[in-house]
Amino acid sequence: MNTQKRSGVSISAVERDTGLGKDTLRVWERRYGFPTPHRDAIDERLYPPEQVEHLRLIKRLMDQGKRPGALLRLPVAELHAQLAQLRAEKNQTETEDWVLPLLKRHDVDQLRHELAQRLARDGLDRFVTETVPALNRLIGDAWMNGDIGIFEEHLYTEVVQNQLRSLIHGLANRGKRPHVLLTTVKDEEHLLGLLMAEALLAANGAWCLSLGAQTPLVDIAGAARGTTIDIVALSFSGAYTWRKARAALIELRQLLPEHTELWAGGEALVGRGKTIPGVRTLERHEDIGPALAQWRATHETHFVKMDATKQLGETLRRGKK
Ligand code: B12
Repeated sequence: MNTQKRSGVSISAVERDTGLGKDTLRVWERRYGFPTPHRDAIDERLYPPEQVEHLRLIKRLMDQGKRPGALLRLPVAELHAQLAQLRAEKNQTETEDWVLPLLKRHDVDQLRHELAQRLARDGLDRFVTETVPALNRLIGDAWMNGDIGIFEEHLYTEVVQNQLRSLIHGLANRGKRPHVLLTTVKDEEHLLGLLMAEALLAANGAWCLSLGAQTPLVDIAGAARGTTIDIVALSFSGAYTWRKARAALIELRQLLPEHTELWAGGEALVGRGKTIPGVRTLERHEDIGPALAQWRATHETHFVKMDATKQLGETLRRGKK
């Protein structure tokens, strides 16, 4: 064994950084001969930075529907070429090229203005299900290619987050059912998927309570227990692994009251074709409307009865005056 001191990162760091699970990394190493990590003094895998970058490219192409078997045989230059081609194809249909120049100029006012204009023109539904996802892809790719820095990515996120929040604020639903608690779990910093879901839930008449990012599982359960929360909704981005998301969902399901539904969405869960008992996976934001309608249909009698009781109470109170 070569125990010479070498630089590199652990398998956990690679998992976190690329979104590829540890098991996948080990299987690829055995089956395809890549990656080829070094070993440290205690025989743990150490991945050099250029291999982490290579793996990130592979994962990016997998997210676009390419098969890992074929990708693993290609040199880095060819992977870059494939990504560039996919981007060019997408840009023919997406006209979001305006966003990068604005970000590079740090022109926040104009960025806000462009977004507000699109929202007014296209309406909330289209803005959330088409415009923002297209922009997210563009920003994510630009960051990966080094076209923009992390600072510009943060700038973009802040502007979009503020816009979504003010949208949600304007849609306050005065306690209408269902009551939905939204958050992400530990290590999931991405908030946009959650905010997009909240905007659509609120637009469809649900009352939402957001705890922001990274709430410990026991606290999510604590916030749902003994309150009127009907649904807990979580978001897992592509940076989160399926294995970790699944484990968190299974644990949370056990902690939540039985009548509280658990909904989850985001890239980490998309296209798995696997279900998690007691969890409703929503592949796209477009699935929110139908899922809400279904929830209301199953709970209708209960809440119609509750509303009728409330009305009766009010009539009696008025009668007494
Ligand atoms: C902004 C951003 C950040 C910001 C987040 C700030 C914030 N407060 O949100 C910062 C800079 C912190 C960041 C950090 C990282 N990021 Co980032 N980030 C993004 C970016 C540009 C958009 C953000 C986002 O929230 N996306 C997540 C949601 C909106 O998209 P989605 O998962 O595809 O979900 C879709 C649906 O499934 C659905 N959905 C999502 N949630 C829900 C929930 C419900 C209930 C429903 C119904 C539907 C639904 O909505 C989306 C529709 O478009 C994306 C690019 C992209 N294409 O999304 C990268 C991206 C997600 N990040 C990525 C990476 C790698 C990272 C880091 C690991 C980088 C690093 N080395 O540090 C870290 C991880 C941090 C962490 N521990 O979570 C990768 C993930 C790729 C992968 N497959 O592994 C992406 C795709 C960028 C890229 N092109 O490589 N990031």
